[in-house]
Amino acid sequence: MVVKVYGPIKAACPQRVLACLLEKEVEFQIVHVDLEAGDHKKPDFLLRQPFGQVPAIEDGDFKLFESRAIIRYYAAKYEKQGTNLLGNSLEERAMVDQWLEVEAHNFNDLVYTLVFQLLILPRMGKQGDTVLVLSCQQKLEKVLDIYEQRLSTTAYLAGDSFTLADLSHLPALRYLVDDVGMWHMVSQRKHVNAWWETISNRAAWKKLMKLANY
Ligand SMILES: N[C@@H](CCC(=O)N[C@@H](CS)C(=O)NCC(=O)O)C(=O)O
Repeated sequence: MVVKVYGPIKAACPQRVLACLLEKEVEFQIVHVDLEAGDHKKPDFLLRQPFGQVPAIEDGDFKLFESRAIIRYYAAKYEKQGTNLLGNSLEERAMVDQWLEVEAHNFNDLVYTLVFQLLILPRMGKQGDTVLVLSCQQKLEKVLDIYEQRLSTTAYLAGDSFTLADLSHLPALRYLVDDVGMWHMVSQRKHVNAWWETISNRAAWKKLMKLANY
C-alpha cells in the first residue's frame, strides 16, 4: 500500500514524515498542499487535519495527522524493515521518547519562530520582530548547550544509534543551518556539529533533499 503524504515537500513537518518513510523503506506518494493558496484551511483538507496544518497521511483506510505521531506509527509498524528507529529495550525506547519530547517542546518552537520572523514574514513583505528574534536566539543557545553536553557522552541523542529522536530534528536544523543564517549556532559546538554532519549525511535525508530540490 502506497502511503499518501499530504503537504508541500519543502515544509519542515512533512519532511519529518518523509525522512522517516525513506529510512523505513516505505513507498509513498506526496500530495502537494499549496500553503500559499491556503489549501490547508479549506474544508476538504480540514477533514484530514482539523487544525489546518500539514502533514496528514492516508494509508489505505487509515488516516493520521501530527508529524511525530505519524513517525512513531511507521517506526513501530515497520519495526523490522529499514532502519530501526525505536531502540531495542524498553529503556532505549524511553530515551527516544524523552528526546522526541525535548525536540517538540524545547527546540522546535524556537527554531520555528526564528524561521517565521527571519524568512517567512520578509517573504510576505513584512518585517520580523528583532526583539523576539534575539530572545529566541538566546533561549536556543541554552538549549543547544544542553545538546552539546548530551552529545559529548553519546553519538546520538538517545544513545549509540540513530533513532526517531535524531531524525525529528533534521528539518528544523536544516532551516537553522541553511536558511536563517544561524549556521554558527551549530558549527561553534563541537559535538552538535559532528552530530549534525552525521545525521544530515544519511542516505535517506540526502535523498529527501534531492527530491525537495535543495
Ligand atoms: N504539530 C504539528 C505542526 C504542524 C505544522 O506546524 N505545520 C506547518 C508546516 S511545518 C503548517 O502547516 N503551517 C501552516 C499553518 O500553520 O497555517 C505537526 O507536527 O504535524
